Amino acid sequence: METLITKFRKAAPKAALLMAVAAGAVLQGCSKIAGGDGAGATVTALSSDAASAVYVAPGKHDELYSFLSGGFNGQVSVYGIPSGRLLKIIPVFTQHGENGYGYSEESKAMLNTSHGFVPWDDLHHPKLSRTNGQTDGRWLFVNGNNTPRVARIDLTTFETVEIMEIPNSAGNHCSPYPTNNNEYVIAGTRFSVPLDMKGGTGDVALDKYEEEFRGSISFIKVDPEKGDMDLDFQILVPGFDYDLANGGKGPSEDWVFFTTYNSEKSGTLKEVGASQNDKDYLAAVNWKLAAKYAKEGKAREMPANYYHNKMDKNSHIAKSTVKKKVRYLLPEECPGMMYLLPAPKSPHGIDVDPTGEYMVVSGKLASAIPVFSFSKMQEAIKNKQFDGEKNGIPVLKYESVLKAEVKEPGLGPLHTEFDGKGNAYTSMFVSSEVVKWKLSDFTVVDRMPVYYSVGHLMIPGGDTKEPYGKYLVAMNKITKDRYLPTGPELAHSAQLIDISGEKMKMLLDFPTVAEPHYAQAIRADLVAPKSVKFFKLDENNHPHATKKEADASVKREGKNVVRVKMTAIRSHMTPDNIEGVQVGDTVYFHVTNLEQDWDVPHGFAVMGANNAETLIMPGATQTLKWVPKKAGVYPFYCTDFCSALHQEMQGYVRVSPKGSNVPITFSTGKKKQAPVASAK
Ligand code: K7E
Ligand code: CUA
Repeated sequence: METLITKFRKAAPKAALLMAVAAGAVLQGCSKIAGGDGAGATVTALSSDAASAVYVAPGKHDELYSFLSGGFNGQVSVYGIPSGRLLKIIPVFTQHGENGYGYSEESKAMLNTSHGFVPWDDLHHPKLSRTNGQTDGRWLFVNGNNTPRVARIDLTTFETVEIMEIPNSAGNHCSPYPTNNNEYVIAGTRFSVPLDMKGGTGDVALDKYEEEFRGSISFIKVDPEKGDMDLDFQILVPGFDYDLANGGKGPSEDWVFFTTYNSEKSGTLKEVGASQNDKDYLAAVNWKLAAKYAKEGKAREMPANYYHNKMDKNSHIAKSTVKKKVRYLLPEECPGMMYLLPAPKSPHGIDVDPTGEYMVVSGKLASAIPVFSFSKMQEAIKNKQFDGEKNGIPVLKYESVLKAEVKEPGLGPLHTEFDGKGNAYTSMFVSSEVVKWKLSDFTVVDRMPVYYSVGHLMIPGGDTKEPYGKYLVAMNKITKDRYLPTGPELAHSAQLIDISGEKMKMLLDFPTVAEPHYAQAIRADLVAPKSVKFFKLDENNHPHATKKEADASVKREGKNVVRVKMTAIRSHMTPDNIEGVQVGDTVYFHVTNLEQDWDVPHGFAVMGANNAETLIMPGATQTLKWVPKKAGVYPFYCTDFCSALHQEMQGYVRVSPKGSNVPITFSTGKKKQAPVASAK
């Protein structure tokens, strides 16, 4: 098959190619505004029926929660659909000054890795937990690309509660994919690397790529009740690049599928080196069989070194555990576990339709979209319709597994979602459009221009057995002229499209927080009723919690540590006058929020702290660490406007020179308490 890139190659030298692709993306979008077939969409967006379709009246709630990845921002942002209103930012792999995540003593350990404290990552794929192949609104799993990690967000609190580092991985991109009952969350590496055998990536010459570099697919077990993750085993796979994955459903629910590129195993100049073969592969892995092999003793063990960080529910303290081993399977030793399906070169997205029969592979450089058939794949395996093998993994014949090709869909297909009504929607990066096609006869039935260069699409439940086929969100890479200019960098852009009818209708543009790659959405009534309003004070088992004002204290421990156990309630902190701290002391402010009411956090900040504030939820305790460097009087205050007397919610710490004889005292109100004897 002649692919897009070979067409371009014939016409243009390589340098010109990239420019042509980039310019084409923008020009295409613009020409449509100027009067191409997209003009109608622009008008629709301004029309009153589009406005009323997204209008959520003041005080009313949205129909759906959507969770957009923050890309290189390392967080997840929560938007209401259809309004496009931003509801929350959930920090995952980043420090977040707004609430002290990653700064407070309690949360810092969430960002521990085998490389030390890593307060940033590149987050691409949010995936909701599932029950019987349907999103259940319990947890959201997300990947960290750069320092390979998988995180879990609890949707009762909208907080990151667990982060698992992935060994033998680099560029954890085809990740995380929950199976239909969260038996496993599956994560594949994008970059192949030398194995982590010695507890640190091996020191291997780069020209040894072919022999020494391998990929890995990790199988993380999920506790069905608590959601806790545990890396059960890995499959070590050939040294390709693994791009995206998706799980089967229905007849294919035991399987997970991965797109691969660089089957050439090129270690350099991949834009050329990884584009030599006309076909790369779709890797099909039977995860149930893999789990069985692992259980029945086929797994070997190798040394590893990776962190598992968990937030305790009652103390709100994160703890890190270092894991030193990982089990692994080799496909060549596990017959029936893995097959390779040839796919047009360098494919990106792989998406499985709601019936579980079709695997749609979006080859960004291909001129058609191949649709593979799961039942044909089963037949081909049975009849051994192989085209040789690669690293001991049977390669199936292309024709034996291909159902159809969607012809002339557009340029640069990336990702596909489904509406549950027999239609598929594929994003076209280069021609900047969403293309709707029918699963019955694989013909294109509608096109909608999007602005510009669309990446993922998201239909609520569009990757599950039963999509909620009313809306589609297109997440675009380039914004250009869509919003008021804000200097060289513009907000990324999402667009909401009505897909309830035959023709797509553009409803809304909304800016996003950093770069959304993928997103998930779920009906609000599956999440909202379970939302926690406050934490119960009597369940708070933080070792430095202060449950009533009378228990507030300031104590010196040893030479240089001062522990302040403080309470906060509208509208004062106890104590609010502290003396006896010395320059160079390490002061821990353990602040307990005594409120037992919804939406009354108190914030705590002290002048000069090399830190963020900490924002304490009702019933919880959070700790701000502070090392004063100069003698003086330092105000502290509540940062969150919590009552009419919020501005009065403040206090002072006196810091004396090192070695001074000012005793530790603390008070609230007039009466000065007697000095407290130093604890040891
Ligand atoms: Cu942006 Cu899913 Cu990382 Cu495609 S990926 S766009
Ligand atoms: Cu507490 Cu403002």
